[in-house]
Amino acid sequence: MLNLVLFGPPGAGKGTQSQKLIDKYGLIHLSTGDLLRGEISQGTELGLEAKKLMDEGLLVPDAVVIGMISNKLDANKDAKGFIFDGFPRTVAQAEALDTLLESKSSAISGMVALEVDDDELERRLLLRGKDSGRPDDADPAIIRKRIKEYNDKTTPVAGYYKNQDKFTSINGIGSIDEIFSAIVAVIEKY
Ligand code: B4P
Repeated sequence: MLNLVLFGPPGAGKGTQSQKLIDKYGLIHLSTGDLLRGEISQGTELGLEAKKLMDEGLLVPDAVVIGMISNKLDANKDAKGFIFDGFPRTVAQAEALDTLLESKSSAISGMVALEVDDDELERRLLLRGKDSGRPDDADPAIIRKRIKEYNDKTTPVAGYYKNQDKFTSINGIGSIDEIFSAIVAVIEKY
């Protein structure tokens, strides 16, 4: 079973690359950002709570996203594997994911981190904001807050996978196809 964590700051290309990896490997895509936006568009209580935090560029509580991922793992028992996109974003989420997978006699195969500098992230997200209508992509101050949340709370997750010898970092600047080839080269070694 291939279970890949795609890691990187907001705008690094996780969602973009996930789509290509799904096509190649037939994996189930689990994006906590997409799941949360789904809750928001359905107007659920969870979505209303999450929206306040997401619009501010803040992370939503661990228990909320862990619960969503647990439900999705249960709903896809026969999957060939999963791409975790935007999850785990804290060490507590990473620990919870290991426990969830262990209970299904499975494990993370590896983490691939996309390295992109802050100026390029801001440029990409503002560009996407023109079409996406996402409130968190529209305002440079909110984008910078998302990058700060990432630096404060999410970068330690890389250390968690380094300790397990499951971490690889690649350059996230270049054409989408070049970056995809670099990710595939890592996966083929698992
Ligand atoms: P996400 O939905 O995960 O949003 P993201 O990090 O901004 O998106 P992503 O990184 O996938 O975008 P991509 O680079 O592909 O999270 C949104 C919010 O949800 C968070 O701020 C938080 O509030 C909440 N949340 C989600 N998960 C959570 C969790 N686990 N715990 C707590 N809170 C959570 O694309 C960016 C742009 O770059 C696109 O326009 C794309 O076309 C472009 N791009 C991609 N690759 C490129 C390349 N090589 N060159 C040029 N442009 C490129």
